[in-house]
Amino acid sequence: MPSSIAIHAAIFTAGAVVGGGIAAAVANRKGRPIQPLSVQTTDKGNQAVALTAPAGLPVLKYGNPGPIADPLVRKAYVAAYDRRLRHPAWTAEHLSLASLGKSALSNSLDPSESGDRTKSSFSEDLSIPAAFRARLQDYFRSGYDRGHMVPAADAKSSQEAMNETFLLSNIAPQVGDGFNRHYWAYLEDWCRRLTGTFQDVYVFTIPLYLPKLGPDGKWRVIHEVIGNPPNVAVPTHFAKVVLATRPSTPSTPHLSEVSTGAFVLPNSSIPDEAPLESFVTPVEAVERAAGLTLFSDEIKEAAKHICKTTKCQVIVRRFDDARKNGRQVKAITAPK
Ligand SMILES: *[C@@H]1O[C@H](CO)[C@@H](O)[C@H](O)[C@H]1NC(C)=O
Ligand SMILES: CC(=O)N[C@H]1CO[C@H](CO)[C@@H](O)[C@@H]1O
Repeated sequence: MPSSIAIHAAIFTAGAVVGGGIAAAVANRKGRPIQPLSVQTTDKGNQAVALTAPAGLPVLKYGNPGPIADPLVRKAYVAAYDRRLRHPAWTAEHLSLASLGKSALSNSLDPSESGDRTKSSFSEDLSIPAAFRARLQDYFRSGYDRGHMVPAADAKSSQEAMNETFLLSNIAPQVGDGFNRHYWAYLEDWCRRLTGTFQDVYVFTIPLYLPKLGPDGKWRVIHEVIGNPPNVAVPTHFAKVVLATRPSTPSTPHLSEVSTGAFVLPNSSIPDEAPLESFVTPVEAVERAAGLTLFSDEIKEAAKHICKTTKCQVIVRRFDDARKNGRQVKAITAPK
């Protein structure tokens, strides 16, 4: 191996775009309008930046171990894949009325209305090296759903866009009943409905591993790993972090009002009655737990909490039950 070998370092163009690349003029007062957000587009393709190890690092003469966060730049989303856990480290989407189309506002979670999803099927992501890839057989009979991080219903713009949400690099193991098929789906629906109130909605989805306090007073992270041999880690929690913008006033359409909010849900069955506000968590807490920087300090200072600028309330829809019992849709209001 030549000593001057190019090392592929854990850097890529796309990842920095949505989180770090949000450029905004600074406002220092809470809730004050700030300049429009500009997010660089990521249509440059799916290319990792290969860095040459700086000269004079003889320790890395024979190789740089990484880590590598595989850049996943897709039609409807951008994500980073975690090779150790074998699910996304995070996914990011930009939702708007235009990106979703009208069907998004029909408030329907009925899979039959997401017509094209029947033409998609789960598949392994061949762009991930085999040793680090999540496999279909890992999920088979694991007892967990293959939970979309970027929901299929957010990617209706084309069949290709939807297909990309079915790659296992966009999937993490989720409890099915009461979570993936219910409360988590209500939360995804709430994110889509934000486009009725806000011009632009940015959604980050982040699997988390949170420590739990044991009877001996020590904190431990305990999680399952599915597959045989064990391969894909099962997160203890999932976070949705949203940033939504709209013109601050009709007369100042160039100034954006920015709202943010983070919701952390346990990977377990959640009762329909649970108020969405009960899952509100500071964005900083999600960042610390995930080791990620989602928003700049400027955004954090300028943003209002989204539960103050719109209703933090999910719409409960139980299709399976509804079909059986003809049950009506009911809305759960957060207690004040
Ligand atoms: C989408 O996926 C299905 C099944 O996995 C495949 O048959 C179809 O060709 C794909 N369509 C596109 C546009 O990639
Ligand atoms: C399947 C699984 O590990 N579920 C866990 C999800 O996270 C909550 C909170 O830590 C646990 O209580 C569940 O057991």
